[in-house]
Amino acid sequence: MVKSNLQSIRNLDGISKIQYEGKQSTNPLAFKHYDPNEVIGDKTMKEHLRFSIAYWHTLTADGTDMFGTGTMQRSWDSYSGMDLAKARLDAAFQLFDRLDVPYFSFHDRDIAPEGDSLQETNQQLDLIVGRMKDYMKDSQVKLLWNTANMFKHPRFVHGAATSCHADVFAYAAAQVKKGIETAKELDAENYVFWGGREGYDTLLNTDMKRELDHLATFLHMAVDYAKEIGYTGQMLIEPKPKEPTTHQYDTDAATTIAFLKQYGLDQHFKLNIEANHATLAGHTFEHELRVASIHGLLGSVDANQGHPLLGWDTDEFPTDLYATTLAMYEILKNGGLGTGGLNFDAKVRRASFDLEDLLYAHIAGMDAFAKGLRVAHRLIENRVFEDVIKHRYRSFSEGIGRDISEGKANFHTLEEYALKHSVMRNESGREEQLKARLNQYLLED
Ligand SMILES: [Mn+2]
Repeated sequence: MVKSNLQSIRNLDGISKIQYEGKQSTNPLAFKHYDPNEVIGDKTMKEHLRFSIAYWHTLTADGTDMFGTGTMQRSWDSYSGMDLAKARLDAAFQLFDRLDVPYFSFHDRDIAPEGDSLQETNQQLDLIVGRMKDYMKDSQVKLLWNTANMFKHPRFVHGAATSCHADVFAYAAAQVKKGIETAKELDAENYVFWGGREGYDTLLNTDMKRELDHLATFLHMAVDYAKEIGYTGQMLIEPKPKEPTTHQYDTDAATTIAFLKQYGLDQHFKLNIEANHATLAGHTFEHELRVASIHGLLGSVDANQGHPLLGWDTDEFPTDLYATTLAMYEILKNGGLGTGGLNFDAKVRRASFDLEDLLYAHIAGMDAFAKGLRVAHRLIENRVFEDVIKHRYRSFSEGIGRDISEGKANFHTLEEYALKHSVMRNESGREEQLKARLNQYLLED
């Protein structure tokens, strides 16, 4: 059904399942590239991409920003409290159905409001989780991951597991304990730790070593509890360099991996890599994916993009085909995402306030990743970059290079060699030619 821009959709009842119509389609409510049943290599697109809808941006957020109040026009606007939570839940599963998305994700406080006590908060959560379980059973939509919101309430002003206040640490532990129980109850394929306020603003009041020790202790307790209750989903940790704190402890993939290894946690955790967090850290999305992948720790992806001109976490829907192609290249080379998926940790712009904007945004993101998957698969199939890279390092496959690779060389043998071969010829890296080839593949597909 095509709606004109003047006739906004008030609810999802009149919208049918979004269909694949191919790249010639002009229907804004159709996929142009995402054909869930198309086989790419050894899997369908749906199996490769494992799309997930993020509850917080899509169902819970109202468009509030630093300067203004909410703008979003939603069919569930007229409700409040637990009625609002129930109305959102109903709308959520309608949306999952219309977009034919196999997964979703949430923070505990997205799905049910905080009560006056932890006990009441947990009761409210239980009520929604119970209903959610029924919706999941009826729809076959699965939970990619859940996590704990330990950044919104004022108690977390100094952090959660890295707070200077032991009572806050204890509260956070209780909240994550409940979160892991929820993950088990809903068969979540992963449980995510994203350290909302785990970081610091100034070293003048911060014992950094102590806070890192506390964070590790916290994560070990989480691993122990999951084992105790038999929750076997993958634990994930999500890097981010800054915002809201000046220095977030899980700055980037490399920092997070060093932390996990330092504290003996790398056997229990993998990384959830977010595109916008990568660029905030001064890296490309594909760099962060590669770092996680070469350590065997690429777990899942928060699919979004930052704005190149804005220095904060804008969480835009991913539409940059270079980024989605190079991301899918890394994901395919990693052998897929295992229990992870492509989770749209992305929000429509504040001015895109109509309900149908949620559909357009997800369609745009799903098409961008589908296109990226197709192009990346062909690049790998044709060994476009693999052969270039293999050729580039060929000097390590023979002679002195092989000795270095095989650990047979030392500074004595290398000095002896260098004294005889002090004139050498380097070859061009051909960066521009390779980018042109990438363009060719993007345009041809
Ligand atoms: Mn973000």
